[in-house]
Amino acid sequence: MIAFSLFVNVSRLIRTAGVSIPANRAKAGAERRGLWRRRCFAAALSRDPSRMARSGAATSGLRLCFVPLLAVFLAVGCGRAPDPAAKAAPDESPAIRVATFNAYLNRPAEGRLIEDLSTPDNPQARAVAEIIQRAAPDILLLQEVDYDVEGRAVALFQENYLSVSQNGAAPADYPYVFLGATNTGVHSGHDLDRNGAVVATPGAEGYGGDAFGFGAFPGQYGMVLLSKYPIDEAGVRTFQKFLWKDMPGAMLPDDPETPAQADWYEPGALAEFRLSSKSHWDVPILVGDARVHIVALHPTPPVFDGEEDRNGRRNHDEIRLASDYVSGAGDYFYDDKGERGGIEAGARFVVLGDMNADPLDGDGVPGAADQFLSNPAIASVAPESVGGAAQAALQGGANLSHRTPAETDTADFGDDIERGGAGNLRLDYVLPSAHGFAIKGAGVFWPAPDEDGYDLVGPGFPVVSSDHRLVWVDMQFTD
Ligand SMILES: [Ca+2]
Ligand SMILES: [Ca+2]
Ligand SMILES: [Ca+2]
Ligand SMILES: [Ca+2]
Repeated sequence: MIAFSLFVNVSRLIRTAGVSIPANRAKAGAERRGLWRRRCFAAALSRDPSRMARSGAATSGLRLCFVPLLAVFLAVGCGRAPDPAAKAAPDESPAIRVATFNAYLNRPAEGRLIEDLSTPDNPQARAVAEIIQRAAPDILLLQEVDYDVEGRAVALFQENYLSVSQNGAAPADYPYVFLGATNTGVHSGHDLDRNGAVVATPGAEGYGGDAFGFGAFPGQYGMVLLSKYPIDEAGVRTFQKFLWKDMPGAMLPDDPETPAQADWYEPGALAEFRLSSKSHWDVPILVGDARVHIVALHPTPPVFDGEEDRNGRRNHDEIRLASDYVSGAGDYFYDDKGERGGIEAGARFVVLGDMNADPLDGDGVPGAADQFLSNPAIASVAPESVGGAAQAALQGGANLSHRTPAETDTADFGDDIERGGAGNLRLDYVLPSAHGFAIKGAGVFWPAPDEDGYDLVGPGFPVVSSDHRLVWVDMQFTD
């Protein structure tokens, strides 16, 4: 059944890309996919047994097929995790699958994640790893992975989980890793949540609210980028320390009790207030002769605040920083090395992350997500799943009044409105540059209850793998 859901995803994607496919043709395609699978399987065996062994029958099907739309159908119809790298014929440009996944590998205390990952037996980490193995991205941003300076947690996750076949899925090998410091749990020295106390002891009540980004200890909820392709380390830029006050027209929060404007944070705190709640990264990756800039971020949730909406406003401006950066809007950027300027002109990029912003639902500042979605520098892609739509209908509650199509949801939150449940939201995005890529496929890893892999996501609670879903986009390089 997963093959069918991928088929639906891609057919919708193609419609949104402006190419119409008659419904009856799409249906016929679905009915014939079994036949196609057999044909592709035979072709794979006869043409390229090594690739067949590596990635499954899906990988070679496209070599037979020169009509692009047919090629897409074959790719999704011939197996669970089509390998986009195999889609390109020898004289074609390379193709990559890029994914983002808030993997929920955060723990309540420092060192706990390393403990959990020290054996191959943690059920949640195994489920997370199986999702990654099934989706098989080439480049993957993980969020909510507790950061440690030596990268032990990430190394253990690779060694004990990703490198080990989970339930028969092929191991996932990422030789290139970018790991950077995060603002979460880093003490600010200021009473940022204005509860009357500056809490400086990690783990203590109120510590997270006074940190530069919410976290019970330094590094909680970190990010890591995994890649099958080399990283241009010298070209990496980070914006962990960019100050909110240095963004022109910043949406700084206001204390509604005072006549002065934008004065929620006292001047001493604002002078040191970092905009990024984790960090903003620009990590160039080398795919053959081409460079792809991965722009990674994980804006703060727009909740856990008051009338001043300090977190909603920060979320909006964290998104704005990345959106301005990739589109060359403004010249206010400076990175942690003190170098100024936005992304290099004409660069091919993919913005990745849990943006904590649904296009139409949830508690974000209206238009926050739209900064990306209506940015002409960014391609229009709306990955879908069958499971997202199924769970919204099954779970009801807040989902019943949502306006964003449920098949594009990527997070499964509480749905009880009376208990403050926001319902399921579209928060996680893979956003390729409008130039430099042809979009070949996309999806959200969210199997429906009757689909293979459903046990990896479950009905919402208890959380099996994560409260977010992996989102992927296949893109082929163009000039
Ligand atoms: Ca405080
Ligand atoms: Ca005020
Ligand atoms: Ca839910
Ligand atoms: Ca929704």
